[in-house]
Amino acid sequence: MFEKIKLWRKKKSSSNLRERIEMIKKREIPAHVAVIMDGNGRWARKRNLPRIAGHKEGMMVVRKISRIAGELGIKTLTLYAFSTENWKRPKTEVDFLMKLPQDYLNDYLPELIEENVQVRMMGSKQNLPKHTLNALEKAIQETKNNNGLILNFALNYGSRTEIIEAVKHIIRDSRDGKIGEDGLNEEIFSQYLMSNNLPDPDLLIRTSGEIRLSNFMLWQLAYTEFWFTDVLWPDFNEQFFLDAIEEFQKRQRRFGGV
Ligand code: V07
Repeated sequence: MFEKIKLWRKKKSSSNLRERIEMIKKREIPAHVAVIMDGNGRWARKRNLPRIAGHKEGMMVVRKISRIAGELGIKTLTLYAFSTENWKRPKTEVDFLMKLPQDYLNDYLPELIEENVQVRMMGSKQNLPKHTLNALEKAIQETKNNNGLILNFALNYGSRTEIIEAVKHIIRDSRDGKIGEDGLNEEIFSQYLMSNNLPDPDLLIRTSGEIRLSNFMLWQLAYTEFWFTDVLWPDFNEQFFLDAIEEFQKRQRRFGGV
């Protein structure tokens, strides 16, 4: 009997989700959503588990959220998976994190291909272990012609470094006569960043109650709507994601237009 109730609940909540998605799709969908997936360590500590258990649970949420983003018709989902500052963590934790891309892709690359997702990476390839890079490059290669959701992983990414690298590149191009002082503007500068070819995010989500940017897409977030929640990333789900999208749509209705 109890099993029957559980099944009914599950069916009901998934039909609620369908209805919510249909309502949301009638209004403006953000083209690019960026997410700072914070709170995995805290989630684990609360349960007396090692931090890596939080990261593993967080990985399952990545699947949930990328699938619903695709369903909503969001064009790009950028996920902050590993920052350049994260190297300072204990070696065992870093080693574990560096295995997650291949774990994820082993399990879900066929599904990503099936769902027409294009995998991309934004960040420095330097310092990444060979096994991490190989898995990523295989996924990027095998999904490069897909034209559904762009699933963009920020990995070994830091925005100040990104900006410095862009400036260095511009100095080199200037020396080579490819660009001059008059040729530089916001649009051209954007093309030197790691997010080139992507529009700026329309919406930034950060979980776990921290209200800061932590060196994430400083240039690109200039006009972005921010949405923060106390929910820890491993507890995040489709319903919370829809809360964020609905709030975005309310703000658009209030302030969009003239
Ligand atoms: C990572 C799980 C999510 C919470 C935040 C930190 C831990 C998925 C990936 C991933 C990356 C590239 C790719 C496929 C999957 C990942 C890292 C950490 C480093 F092509 N989750 N996840 N990568 N976490």
